[in-house]
Amino acid sequence: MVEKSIFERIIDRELSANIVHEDELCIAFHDLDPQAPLHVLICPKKRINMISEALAEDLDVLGHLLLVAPVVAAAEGYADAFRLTINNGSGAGQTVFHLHIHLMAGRLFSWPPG
Ligand code: DGP
Repeated sequence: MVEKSIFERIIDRELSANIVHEDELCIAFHDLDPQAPLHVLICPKKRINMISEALAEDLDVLGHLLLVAPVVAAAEGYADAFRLTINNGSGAGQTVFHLHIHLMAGRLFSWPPG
């Protein structure tokens, strides 16, 4: 059996997290190591290791994550300006291999990103 990801353990309430949104397709919770005043991770409940492994059948869940992001940003008081980031692969900074969107807000973000 494949070992659960950290985020599956949060979904299953085996690990605690500050959850700000949950529905049938996804969960969103505060990042343990926030890089902005608001830093929430939005994860599909379905285990997709990384965005490059997503399948055509994941279209709805992927779209759902993007629609949830502004809802969470607004609920947390950051409707106007926020950044969404997906790290794909360790070379891009991915450390948890369960797809997640970083939702960050509350400070200035430079461009290009580091
Ligand atoms: P990434 O590097 O893109 O894979 O982002 C993984 C993020 O997950 C990183 O910002 C830290 C966060 N993280 C790792 N472990 C935990 C945990 O147990 N709880 C929470 N809330 N966040 C975690």
